[in-house]
Amino acid sequence: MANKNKILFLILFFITSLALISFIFNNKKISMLKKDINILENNFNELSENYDGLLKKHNNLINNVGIPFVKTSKEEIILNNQKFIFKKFYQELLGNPKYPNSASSVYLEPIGDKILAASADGIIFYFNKFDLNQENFQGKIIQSNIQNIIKNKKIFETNDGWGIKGLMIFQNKMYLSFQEQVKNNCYNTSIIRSDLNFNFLRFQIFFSNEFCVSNNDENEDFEKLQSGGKMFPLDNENIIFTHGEYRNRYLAQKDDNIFGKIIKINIHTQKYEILSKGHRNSHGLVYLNSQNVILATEHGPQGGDELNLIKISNNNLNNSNYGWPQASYGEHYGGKNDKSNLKRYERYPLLKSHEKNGFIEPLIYFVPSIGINELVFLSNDLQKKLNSNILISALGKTGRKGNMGLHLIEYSFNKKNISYKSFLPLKERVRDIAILDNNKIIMYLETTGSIAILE
Ligand SMILES: [Ca+2]
Repeated sequence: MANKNKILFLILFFITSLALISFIFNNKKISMLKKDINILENNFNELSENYDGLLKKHNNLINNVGIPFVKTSKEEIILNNQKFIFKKFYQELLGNPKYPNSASSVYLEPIGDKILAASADGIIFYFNKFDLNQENFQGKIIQSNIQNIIKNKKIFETNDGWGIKGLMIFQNKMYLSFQEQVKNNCYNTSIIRSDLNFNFLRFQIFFSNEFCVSNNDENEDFEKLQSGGKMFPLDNENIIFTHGEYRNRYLAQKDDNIFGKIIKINIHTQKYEILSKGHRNSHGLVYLNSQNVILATEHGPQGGDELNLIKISNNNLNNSNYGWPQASYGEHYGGKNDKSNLKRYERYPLLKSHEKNGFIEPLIYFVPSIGINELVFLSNDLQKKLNSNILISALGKTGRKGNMGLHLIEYSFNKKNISYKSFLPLKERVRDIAILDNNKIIMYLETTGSIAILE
């Protein structure tokens, strides 16, 4: 008996000691871990402070010094058999591009001797056109209230497609379009405007429709990149504006909303009228007074980029249907062999003729896509020199034919025929183009974050 008790006692003693040792050991471990966590927390706080400090310094630098551009290249190039000088000016302070693999995105708009610029994340600056004759120059910042006016803060902070979508100067006012969060998780493309002033821009909301789409609707896709947002003057009272369908494709065919449409907005009353429907995502837009027509580019899905001609005089929506998402020369991403597209093709067949299905054919389309983007109608001088009247910029990816460069096209309004003229590869996504002094082309190359000029 006694022996048994002794053994029992020994076992109990052993277990208790083990528990005690493990308790002490674990406690030590926990306190060591706590110490580590404390150190990490301190490090993190220090890093955050450093980051905030650096961000502040970065913003102060931009605000005080401006954006320094440095000439990085000058070369002779041939465009449609004509010699041009091509110069590039690089900067590295701008960030938050609209496309993750780019450095920064900027829109350019010449006015008088100045060139106004707005970055995708809302930094507004200007420089003089004569600066482009120098080796380097400063983009001068214009302060504004933009951060207080725009509710969608992702515009200022992200590089995944949220951003300023268009810049227009019209009747001494600056207009900016962007994806606004109209309600909780509900978005559309809205416009703000300010009197033009080179010291401070006081923006107000100009156009913000109540119709919006959710970014978490299980039944629909959502793509913020498909926002449209290009603006162009129409007449003294009105502007035209492209609104994308945000990959809520069916909306482009419905008349009760502005998604997938080109609309006309009265600048005094903000009342709008739909001019054409059945568009996917248009980032290039001009109105030609002499012909009373609109030219608009349109990003297709996988293939099916389009250049469209829209007659204003029609003014009848049944005669102004450009087909999307019923007709398109492109395919849903992944194509017909991708089983996840089965339902998409049932809903949106992407028929291979517009005309036979009651829609208006594009003037020209591109398969594969070229990343069709900005569009300018060339000045008389450039038309003569280049034997073309339409210049289109291409975004897209490295190594794909027709991507990252400039396309020249001639459209004859009399003969109603189009001829594709030439492609100038630039190995960079061309975000924006504008004509300067009737004989030069300026552009923003977003892959490196450079302003370039062809002269
Ligand atoms: Ca179409």
